[in-house]
Amino acid sequence: MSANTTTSAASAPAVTLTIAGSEATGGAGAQADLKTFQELGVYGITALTCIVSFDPKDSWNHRFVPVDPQVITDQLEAILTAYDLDTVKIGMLGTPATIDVVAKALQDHDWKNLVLDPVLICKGQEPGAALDTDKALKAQILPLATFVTPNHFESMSLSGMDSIETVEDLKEAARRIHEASGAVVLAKGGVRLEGDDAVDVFYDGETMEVLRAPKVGDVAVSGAGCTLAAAITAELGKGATPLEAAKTAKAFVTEGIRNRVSSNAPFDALWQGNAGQGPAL
Ligand code: PXL
Repeated sequence: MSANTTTSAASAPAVTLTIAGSEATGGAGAQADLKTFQELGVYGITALTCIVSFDPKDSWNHRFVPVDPQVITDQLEAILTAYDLDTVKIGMLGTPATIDVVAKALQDHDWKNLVLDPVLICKGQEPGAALDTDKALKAQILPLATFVTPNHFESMSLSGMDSIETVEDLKEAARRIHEASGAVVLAKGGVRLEGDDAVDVFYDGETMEVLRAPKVGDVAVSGAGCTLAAAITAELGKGATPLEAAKTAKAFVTEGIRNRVSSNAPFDALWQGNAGQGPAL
């Protein structure tokens, strides 16, 4: 290879990994993570945990197939041997067996940034199985996280609160989740809290900050949660502080929702492309 085609160390991108599932239509999961990484200028790597195919014949519920745990271990062995990584995002894991092997691989490694998007429920998953998975995620992965991004439902589950209706409730949830995990928390109100703004609460144990952006419509868009956590991961990988990363990620998601893509599915998908081409945030 000539010097001209080799990326020099000085211009080498930050490298970030996502451990996530495939969502076949491309709106969520590993696909959303990789598009986000690319758009934000980091070199993206994926270890696939499962394959989700929505079922158009069954209300677009999720058909879920886990990747064999040994194959997940193999992917992580290849990745962690090839690259000296310090920044990882965790998306959908899906089964206790997957959580076991991922937790083992994560524990054996020193992470500066371990961003957990605590995907607790897969639409259409059998509730008993989902409960076991939730428990395992809380017991084995949450304690390893340095940053966690629960949505409205996940904030209730992780905080033990029965309802979250106001910004004050969301702040209380963020406080509780931080105390339980030690992680920086970005608790997402999204379209679920009333009002004109999409409100997220940032809490790192000292700074409590409410991040706001005008709601873009009233309906959740596929891929928003994955993209937010992936953007936080990319920014942390490039050296941003957690609060800077959260603010950049929120602006990126807001713009991606403005640029959303419609399909024959009954929901739109966020699009990471065209960043910076829309109206000023
Ligand atoms: O948005 C959560 C999510 C994460 N990962 C995968 C998914 C979904 C939702 O559909 O399919 C693989």
